[in-house]
Amino acid sequence: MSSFLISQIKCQREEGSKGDKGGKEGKGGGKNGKIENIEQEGDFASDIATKIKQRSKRPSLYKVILLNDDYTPMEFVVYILQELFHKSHEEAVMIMLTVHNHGMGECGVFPYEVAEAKVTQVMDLAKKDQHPLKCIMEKQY
Ligand code: TYC
Repeated sequence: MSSFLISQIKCQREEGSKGDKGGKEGKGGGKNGKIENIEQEGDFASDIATKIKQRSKRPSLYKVILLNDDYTPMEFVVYILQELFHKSHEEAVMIMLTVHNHGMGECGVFPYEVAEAKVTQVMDLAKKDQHPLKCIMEKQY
């Protein structure tokens, strides 16, 4: 964790404890302050945990999916999978056949902007060669 984050949390903590010092001592009930210290350490740890959770949210991922149609040549789909999704020839044939037999198939999983760019690239290449191939993206849960 960055020292900036730690110092920010410390500042917030000090500010927060200014007003309720008496309250903490009263609540803990310990004469020597040990209980309060443990409680405060706990607060501090959970503050950090909360901040980390808030700041380290992973970006959502999106599946890029090819849809079947009756006209796009199989070889073209295999070519797309190799060129745009970096699949081996064997993998590309397997994915293409999955789409052909089941109506759809996954080409890869990417962050939003990358998935969006892949869909556009597939559709642009298909359009250029006048194939009706369709490609969509779907949020991965
Ligand atoms: N069904 C097509 C054919 O028989 C092949 C095909 C496979 C088309 C996958 C699209 O995404 C697709 N020529």
